[in-house]
Amino acid sequence: MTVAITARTYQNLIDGEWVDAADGATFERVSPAHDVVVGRYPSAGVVDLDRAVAAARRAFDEGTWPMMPGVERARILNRIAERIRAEADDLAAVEALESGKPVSQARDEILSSADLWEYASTLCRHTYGDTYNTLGSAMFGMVLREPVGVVGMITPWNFPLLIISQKLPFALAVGCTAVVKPAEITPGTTLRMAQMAQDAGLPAGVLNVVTGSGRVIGTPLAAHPDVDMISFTGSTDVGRRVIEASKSNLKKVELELGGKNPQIVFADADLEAALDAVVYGVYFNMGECCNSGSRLLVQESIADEFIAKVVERARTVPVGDPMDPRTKVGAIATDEQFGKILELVDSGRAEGADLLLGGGRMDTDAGRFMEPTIFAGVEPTMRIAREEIFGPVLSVMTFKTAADAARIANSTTFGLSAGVWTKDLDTAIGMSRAIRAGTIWVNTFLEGYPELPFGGYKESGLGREFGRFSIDAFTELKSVQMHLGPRTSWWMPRSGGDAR
Ligand code: TXE
Repeated sequence: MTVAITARTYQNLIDGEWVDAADGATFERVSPAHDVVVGRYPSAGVVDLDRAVAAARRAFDEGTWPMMPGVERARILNRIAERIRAEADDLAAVEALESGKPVSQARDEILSSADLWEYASTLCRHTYGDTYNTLGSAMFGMVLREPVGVVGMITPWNFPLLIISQKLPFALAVGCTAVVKPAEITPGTTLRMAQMAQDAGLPAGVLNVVTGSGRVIGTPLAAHPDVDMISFTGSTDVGRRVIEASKSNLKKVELELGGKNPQIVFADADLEAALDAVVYGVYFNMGECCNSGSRLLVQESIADEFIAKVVERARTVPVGDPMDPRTKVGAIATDEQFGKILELVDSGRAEGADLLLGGGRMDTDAGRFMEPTIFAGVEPTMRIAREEIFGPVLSVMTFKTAADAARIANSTTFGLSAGVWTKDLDTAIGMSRAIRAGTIWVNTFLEGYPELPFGGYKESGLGREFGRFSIDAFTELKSVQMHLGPRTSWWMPRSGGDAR
């Protein structure tokens, strides 16, 4: 693979200024596909974090943003969306080089990110409270919906710009200010987006971005007494730590965590469509996807034939250089992540599952690439059926009845999403009701719309993102009770002698 790649150097955005870390420390990112340095970023410490939080606090408590007319906030959000769209090619290149994902896929994600900013801009003008005219002639009740305040956002590396765009524009739309900590291996597009936000007229301090380690600045951000809410996407383990840290001031917490999502294929389904979606669902983004369709549950009567076709199709998936527009599966993000995948593959072998395809590292001159992998004969109790592998590994199980399928689907601690493939309406609706997960796709997989809530049941998360549900997430409600006319005294008897 010969790609001319140059390293880009970035700074952090704190209070409207582009700055290095206070102690000058930096860190680098090496492209996981090419083994070449692609970015240098400030390694922020607690001093930098405190400055960022103080700036966001000031911008919220004293700044113009929370009370700016929605129409003006909307214009700024739309300008950011326009810039993201205009620079989609370059942003996609940054994202592909840092994360290892195919550049063509990265470009689609950048455009989807712009769409999220555009959608969120409409909420600037559609965030409102309520009134109660039913409380008696002496009382008028108002419910004010107010921004929650300073929001800390911690994001992962698998969809860098897309995931921050699931949070930030919605928080900004309702008048919050933010401190963002992107994943240490993929901060580039978040910093570029912050530059676009500044250019679009976002006031200083409303958005602050600090780059560095989760342990060094992520935990202190979650614990910070001046932060009102934390919105986190990442692993379930770190999600638990975020909750623990957030207890310091009982801040509001919203979490998007892992998944072990089943695709359930019934014998009556459009099997060609299901086949395509099963292969796409598990290998998309190298399987490094919270919504990855990492479990296939296939009805026994069609199992042998369908599984054989999945294996045949998976063999043809183009794995390779993320910068090649034909590539569908790029590099695994880190050696650590690769180690986790291989360890789980070994556990699958050891627990007696049948390895039908792949299972190992590909032999390449540079980078870290994993063979598309399929295990059949998987039991729901095996680790590869229960744990999030976050790699291109499919665990195949079979079922007899819809009730069996629902039981197996619900047999993990996760509950993020599921795919149901059937032409029967009763089966489709019955399964949609029976599966405990935040998203059910019927005869499709991995679609997303900003209008529809996104989030997890069980250990897949807490709260929902998107749409009007984001407004709920990033706002507080305040009851204002307005008394009209003379008020009844607490202790003075009324003229009628009523001393209630
Ligand atoms: O995630 P982490 P990692 C899962 C997936 C993957 C595993 C590990 O199974 O194999 O997590 O990936 C920040 N306090 N998902 O280690 O650590 C970190 O800097 C506060 C699923 O990369 O959860 C980064 O910004 N913050 C997931 C963010 O948390 C901390 C996406 C996510 O990193 C922290 C990613 C701490 N103590 C991984 N430690 C999904 N739901 O899509 C780290 N961070």
